[in-house]
Amino acid sequence: MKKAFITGITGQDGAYLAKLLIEKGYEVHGGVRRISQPILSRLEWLGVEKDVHLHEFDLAEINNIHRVVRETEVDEFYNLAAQSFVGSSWNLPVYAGDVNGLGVVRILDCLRTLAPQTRFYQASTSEMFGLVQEVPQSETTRLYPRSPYGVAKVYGHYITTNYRESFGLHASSGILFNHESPLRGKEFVTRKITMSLAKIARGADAPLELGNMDARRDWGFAGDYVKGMWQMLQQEAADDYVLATGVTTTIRDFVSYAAQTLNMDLEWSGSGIDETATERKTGKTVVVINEKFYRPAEVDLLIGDSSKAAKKLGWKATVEVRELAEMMAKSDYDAIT
Ligand code: NAP
Ligand code: G4F
Repeated sequence: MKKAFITGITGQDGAYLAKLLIEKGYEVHGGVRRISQPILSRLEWLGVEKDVHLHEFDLAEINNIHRVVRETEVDEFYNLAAQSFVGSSWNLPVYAGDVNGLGVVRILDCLRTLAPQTRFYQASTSEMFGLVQEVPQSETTRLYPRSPYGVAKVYGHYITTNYRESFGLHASSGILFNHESPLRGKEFVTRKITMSLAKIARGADAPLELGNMDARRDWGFAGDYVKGMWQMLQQEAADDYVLATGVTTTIRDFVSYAAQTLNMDLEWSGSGIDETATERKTGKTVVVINEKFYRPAEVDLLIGDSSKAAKKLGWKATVEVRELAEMMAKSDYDAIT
């Protein structure tokens, strides 16, 4: 039986990956932060909370990384933990650097000294492309991060390559474009949209407040992306891969797709901070803009080229963006009784 350790097992990707590995017959270990009440809701939603071995863990602390590497002796180590919300990283720039950047080298160095045969996956991100230097973005596109989160992830990305080249570790980075699901954190824009619209469809009056409606993202389904992570660690040689759908969509269009699922027909008017969306049947204002959701520096356009992953891993996104919006909006609507 193979063994794996997942940092960030309580997060969206951690939960989907845990389920996938359990289905494949792995013994799954995961790191959880000591907080007053551990949140296992995603693992519970997927029905796997009793099948995982949980360890107290924080990426900011080298000693517990050392301990879990020594005690668990896993075949595969997936580093999915991060301060993952870009918007907060301007308020927590040092913490983002510590956890998302230095946290990676803490793990790599423990693996180098204690478990050099363990295969390593690093959760790199399309946010590293930031002010994009090429369209679409691939493994060879020059990086230009636009947030403390993105800058820290660039360090994590390059230190993974460096440990692979310096010490021969089987260390791979997945440069993953945005991926979502009904388990997506509530502060990320897709889930914020589907939760708010579901409440409005159930009778709530408060409109959905958003920031930049013109940003474009390449959105896929998290379930597909964790499969790609696992496939990367099954290759003979470690490498870096982009995972993306190759389709880009504005925030505005994602709102419209989710609204359609909930039988809401939106009419858009105005622009910039005066933009609004009104529901045609009821005349209700459904979307307004609030400047507080604008970012100090924006990533305007993400669209990925995952042809390398398609060719070498046989990986492909199976859920297109309208289907994703529908899946999330339905799930949020059904959760409200
Ligand atoms: P998520 O749902 O926000 O999960 C983040 C996880 O990291 C949670 O389990 C969280 O624990 C844990 N964590 C945060 N700070 C930690 C610390 N100091 N020590 C240990 N654990 C810590 O994020 P996700 O969407 O699953 O993303 C997984 C990874 O992929 C992240 O590294 C993210 O940056 C990266 N990524 C995500 C996407 C995407 O679109 N989802 C795209 C590219 C890359 P708590 O439950 O205790 O908060
Ligand atoms: O959903 P978001 O917060 O995701 P963002 O910033 O793209 O980051 C996510 O994807 C990255 C991969 O590219 C990951 F590395 C990262 O961990 C995370 O999973 O925002 C998406 C876009 C932004 O352009 C933002 O300005 O939506 C825009 N937006 C407009 N109004 C909003 C809002 N974002 C949020 N969160 N909330 C709003 O009200």
